[in-house]
Amino acid sequence: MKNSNFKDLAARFERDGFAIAPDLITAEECDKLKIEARRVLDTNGRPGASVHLHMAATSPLFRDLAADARVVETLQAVMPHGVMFLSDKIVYKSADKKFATPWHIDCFYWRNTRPKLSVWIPLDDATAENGTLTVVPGSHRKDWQMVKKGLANGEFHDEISNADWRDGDIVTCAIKRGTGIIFSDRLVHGSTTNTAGKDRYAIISTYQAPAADEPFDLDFPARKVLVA
Ligand SMILES: O=C(O)CCC(=O)C(=O)O
Repeated sequence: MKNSNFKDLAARFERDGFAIAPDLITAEECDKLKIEARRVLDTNGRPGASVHLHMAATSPLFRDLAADARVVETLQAVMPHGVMFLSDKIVYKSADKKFATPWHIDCFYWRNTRPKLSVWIPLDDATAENGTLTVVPGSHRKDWQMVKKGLANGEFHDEISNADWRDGDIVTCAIKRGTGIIFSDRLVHGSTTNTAGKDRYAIISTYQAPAADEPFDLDFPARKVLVA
């Protein structure tokens, strides 16, 4: 990417809380990663699971992706204090895993730790019909509250209690496989229902500025400082 493109990406990230970085990895690499993701899910995943953590801790291919120069160079545009990889996860949707990921902000996954951002890379072309990422631009500037909400099946999930955005504020990110969406851990995001019944594998990798380990970090064995 050219210098001016990095500046533009940083400006969009600052303004919107996310930025799309086209063609981070190739279609061929997506094919290989998808086969590897399936292998890891089949070998190590909970039966029927659609989310699997710690890909980089078990798979050399995903470990290389987390530290890939194209990804890290792009991240440097928005991470002036260095780049540390923390963790990653595969989120998989298909004909029988249609679920829409509910609106949320990631910093509630890691309360009271330093700020983080994530890169969402679909390994299949991602569209509104197969469950692509949805975002609310600018929502990273607001103070959101999460509450536990009871579901019909007796389980609980976290929900944003002061949601005030409208349908027109939502951006549905239709992107080609291999393109990355870099987003703040304060950005409201979710994903659409997979009505197409087509595969939608995505890898989400999370990064933060390098610093001494916080207790939270210790749960992530593949964490690594990539740019000091
Ligand atoms: O890929 C998706 O459906 C979004 C997943 C997500 O936002 C998350 O797991 O935090």
